[in-house]
Amino acid sequence: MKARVLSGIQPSGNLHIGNYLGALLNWVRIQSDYECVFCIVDLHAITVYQPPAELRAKIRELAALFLAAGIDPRQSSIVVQSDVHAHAELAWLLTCVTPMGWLSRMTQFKTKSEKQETVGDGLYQYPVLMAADILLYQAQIVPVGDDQSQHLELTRDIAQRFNSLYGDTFAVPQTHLPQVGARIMGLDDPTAKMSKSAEGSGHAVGLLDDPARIRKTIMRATTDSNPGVDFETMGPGVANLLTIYQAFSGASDSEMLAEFTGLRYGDLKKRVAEMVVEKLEPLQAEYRRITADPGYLDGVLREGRERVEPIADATVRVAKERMGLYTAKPISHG
Ligand code: ATP
Ligand code: LTN
Repeated sequence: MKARVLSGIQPSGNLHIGNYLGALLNWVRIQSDYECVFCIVDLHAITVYQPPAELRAKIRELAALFLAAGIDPRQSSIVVQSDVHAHAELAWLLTCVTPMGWLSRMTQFKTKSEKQETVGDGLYQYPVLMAADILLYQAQIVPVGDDQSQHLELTRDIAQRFNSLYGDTFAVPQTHLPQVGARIMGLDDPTAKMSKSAEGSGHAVGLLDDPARIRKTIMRATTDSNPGVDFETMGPGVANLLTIYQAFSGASDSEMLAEFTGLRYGDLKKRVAEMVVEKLEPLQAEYRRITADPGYLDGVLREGRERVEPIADATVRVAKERMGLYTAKPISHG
């Protein structure tokens, strides 16, 4: 039997090349080696207010982007988190075994809560819901970007705590980071992670940006005061551009050195921009094709749910049983 993989992306904001290189591309690469569940985590998105009509549209947009990026729905299940009720149910069970101190240490909570006027409890509970997403499917491998490593450690801690309190119930998952592109930085500020929720047109390249806009954003990217590429002394802006090129092209370190050493920044940016335009073009064409048939998308999401629901329900039943909660048909008393 193939090992199971689970990952998710929030249907909030516009997907950018950081999401693609950090997560989606890796999903596509590994999907034939594992049994994969890819989740549109709308319950996570509402941890900060989302206008309902926009959220509804973003969920469909994200599903279409998964497909356009190359997720094969015959092989992998694409599911909307709120459509599978067991996510929310398991999250509550796990909340009850998670010490508040663990959640207080989460850096994403600290950064995101600083930006809010009122901080909802959901933002605090966010990582427990994420643990539920993963543990629900007994996923062994979770392909994400580097910013999620801390949440994955917490997921392992929660799984182990549950297992030690109630008996072996959950698989303890491993984090799977891409070799190149695990942390793409903002093009306007290479000291901050490229993020969907950041403001400003120079920050990110969106997966659906047109070629003129992609070129403009990359040509304006922050670099440093060196005249050209020097791998020894380069600053974070130049390193980020090289990482973007390497992740899209698949070039080796030695190829990168040979191609880019000494190149002036204007030329470097042109090379990066052309590579990004070339790689996103087929994805965008596929996106347009998929969104032309809304019925197809509905079918993919329904099939995804139907495939995963029995797995999710079975896990919740076992967890409830282990905790001593009421289940109409007890499974075991081991
Ligand atoms: P937000 O900033 O609104 O939280 P986000 O851009 O971080 O959004 P998520 O939906 O939280 O996007 O993340 C989806 C996936 O993309 C995760 O696996 C995450 O690790 C990855 N990811 C997000 N940003 C980057 C980045 N800058 N570089 C590499 N991977 C990233
Ligand atoms: N928190 C993640 C999104 C996410 C996720 C998951 C990722 C929610 N549930 C389960 C991997 C596995 C983020 O990208 N911000």
